[in-house]
Amino acid sequence: MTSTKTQTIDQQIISDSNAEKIAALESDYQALGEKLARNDCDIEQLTARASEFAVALPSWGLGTGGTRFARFPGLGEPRNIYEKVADCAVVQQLGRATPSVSLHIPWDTPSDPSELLQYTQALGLSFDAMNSNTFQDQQGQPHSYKYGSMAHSQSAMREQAVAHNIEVIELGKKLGSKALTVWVGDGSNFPGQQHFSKAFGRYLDCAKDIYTALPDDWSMLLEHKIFEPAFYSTVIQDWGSSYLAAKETGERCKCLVDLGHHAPNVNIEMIVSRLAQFGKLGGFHFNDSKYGDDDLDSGSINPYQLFLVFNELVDIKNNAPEFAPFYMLDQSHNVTDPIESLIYSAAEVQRSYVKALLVNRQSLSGYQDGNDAMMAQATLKSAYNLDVEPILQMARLRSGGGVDPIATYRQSGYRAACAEQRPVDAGRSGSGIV
Ligand SMILES: [Mn+2]
Repeated sequence: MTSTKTQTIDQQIISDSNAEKIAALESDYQALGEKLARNDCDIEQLTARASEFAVALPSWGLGTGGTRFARFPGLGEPRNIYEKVADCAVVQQLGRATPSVSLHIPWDTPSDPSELLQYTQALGLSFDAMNSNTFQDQQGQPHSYKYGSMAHSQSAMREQAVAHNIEVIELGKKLGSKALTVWVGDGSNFPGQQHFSKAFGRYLDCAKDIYTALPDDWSMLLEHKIFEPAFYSTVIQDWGSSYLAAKETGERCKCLVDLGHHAPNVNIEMIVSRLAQFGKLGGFHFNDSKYGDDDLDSGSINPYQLFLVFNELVDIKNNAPEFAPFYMLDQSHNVTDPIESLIYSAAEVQRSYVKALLVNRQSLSGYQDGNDAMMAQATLKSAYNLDVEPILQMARLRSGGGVDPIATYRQSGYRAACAEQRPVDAGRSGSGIV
């Protein structure tokens, strides 16, 4: 290990910061509890559910992202996977909703997987889904992905892409992961450039080859994306293509929904329902967008949409207790401290979940059956409009996190300490977001 071991935040700093806020929190919590009790809702049960909620952190989200125009790095950014995991531990220490890390290979390939696992577990974290990368060329790689990977017209590139995905599975087994997420940049920039069905067929063949290496207790998650880097067509363009591919590939192959990978105004919550109804909803990448695949912070633009997605997820789980999709934040932090964005975004996702738990489903079902559109939408809105902040704060307080985690993070001086311990490497470049 070449990194300077970064310490997490002194727990005493968190306790001192919380102490100033406990009286106000207890008062708010009691008032909310009384309000909820009038609707036969137990605040303690909601707080327990909030505490159990978890969303994985993307290893590449700890550094400043960037656009294709520029990247403006911040101070003390992590320089390797150990420092990324250390920052993840701080996000979890304060926010208490992010106990796992999702690795991107080869950006974060460890030289010694068992050492990385030990280090990560010592910080109280585990590894979530593994992400492969066949959308850019790596140093020393014999074949280029310029014209695609799993759907490439030439077999050498396809074989290389399959071999890489199998390597990622093998690494994930050593790290305790249980899923492989596959996103490819394959597609075309011009009409006529690519034969649609031949390309999709080649992708399916590769997906099946990868699936043969999937352990019995793993899931394979296919992520679709409407455009970029290919701008005319992408091979796994939409949820329909994703569903067909997952169905063809195998039972443990499922679809992953990235909230930014749809056409504007698409009804994502209905896609969620459709995929789940047929047993093919496997995971989520949370982010938000205004125009396209903006990778903005979760809940920052359209929190109602995020709530409506969770309204479906809660409904699905109520009817199928075994439903356990993989959740991950997938955002690009261009103008904020990534640690702050990840803490805040995880809380926004958690908030949507808690609000979705508040939906009176019996009433909603009655209004749906009776075609009472006004009261059906009002039932959703009454849950959405309730301020559940005291529940989130209490869940964090009870598990040792920060009542106001961003304020506590700023008081801790963690970023300034990182800036001293992590001098900027000359020539270090940014990593992208998928
Ligand atoms: Mn994604």
